[in-house]
Amino acid sequence: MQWRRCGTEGLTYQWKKDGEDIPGATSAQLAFSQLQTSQSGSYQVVVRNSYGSVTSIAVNLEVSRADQEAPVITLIGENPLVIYKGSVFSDPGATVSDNVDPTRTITGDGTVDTGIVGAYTLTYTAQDVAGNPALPVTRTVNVVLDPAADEDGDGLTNGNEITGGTNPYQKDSDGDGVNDPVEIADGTNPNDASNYNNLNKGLVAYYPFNGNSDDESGNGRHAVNLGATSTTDRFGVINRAFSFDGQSSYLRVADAPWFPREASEFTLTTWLFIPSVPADHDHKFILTIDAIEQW
Ligand SMILES: [Ca+2]
Ligand SMILES: [Ca+2]
Ligand SMILES: [Ca+2]
Ligand SMILES: [Ca+2]
Repeated sequence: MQWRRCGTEGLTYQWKKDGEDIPGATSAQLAFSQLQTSQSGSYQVVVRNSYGSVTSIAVNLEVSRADQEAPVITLIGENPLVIYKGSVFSDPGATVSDNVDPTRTITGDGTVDTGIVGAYTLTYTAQDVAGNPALPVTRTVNVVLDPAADEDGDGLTNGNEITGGTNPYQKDSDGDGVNDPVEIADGTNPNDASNYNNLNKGLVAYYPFNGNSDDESGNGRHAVNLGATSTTDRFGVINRAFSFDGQSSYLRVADAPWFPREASEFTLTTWLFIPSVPADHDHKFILTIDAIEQW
């Protein structure tokens, strides 16, 4: 904009926008370098000399963007997205398409902690080159327990606990002193603290020899088989017992500070079949601790 003067020297100028002085705009010309939409408005200049002042007519300036269309964000993949606890999360991202700019891919803002079960939110934002913001889009990421994993280590998978109605975060859902898998095996109610098999209260380990030497008490104290062979039990069921050679074969549970030893009282029950009476020099015990305590 320019004031076309046709008078004498000694003039001063003050440009105004919407009636307000524009700081520093005090020359005969008002120049704009990079026009912004915020510079739209009504412009005037006040010209003064020693005799007085005159205000120009108002000139309206309207600055508009060539591109006024906002880009659009489209999520890639599912929303909500379900992933398992302990897995690695990779944001599937979103595409941004625009009437002017090329389509591009973006990732969301926010964090997903796959170590903690919960619902997480990712927010996707974008703008085009002209500065038009897209409507933000969010994705919910639900971190859930892996049905095949065993969160509480009681020997029941998370999937089985959820479908069976026991607590996947607690070995002993009802707190009656008998772990969930033992209650299920006993046929007692794992969600009723008044219902349990008293003999199994305080059970520290249970090896039913179901084709393996696993502890099925829910405590995860599995034994390592060192030379015993799986065999048929007293009911004729195959792979439901172990046969020991009486010399070197045994099952071993390493590092068992949980075992009630020395002054403690405990009960050890087992079914034994002894095919021949051991000679005096053969081992005649069922359980030993560090080969010192023997029963
Ligand atoms: Ca479990
Ligand atoms: Ca449980
Ligand atoms: Ca219980
Ligand atoms: Ca119970």
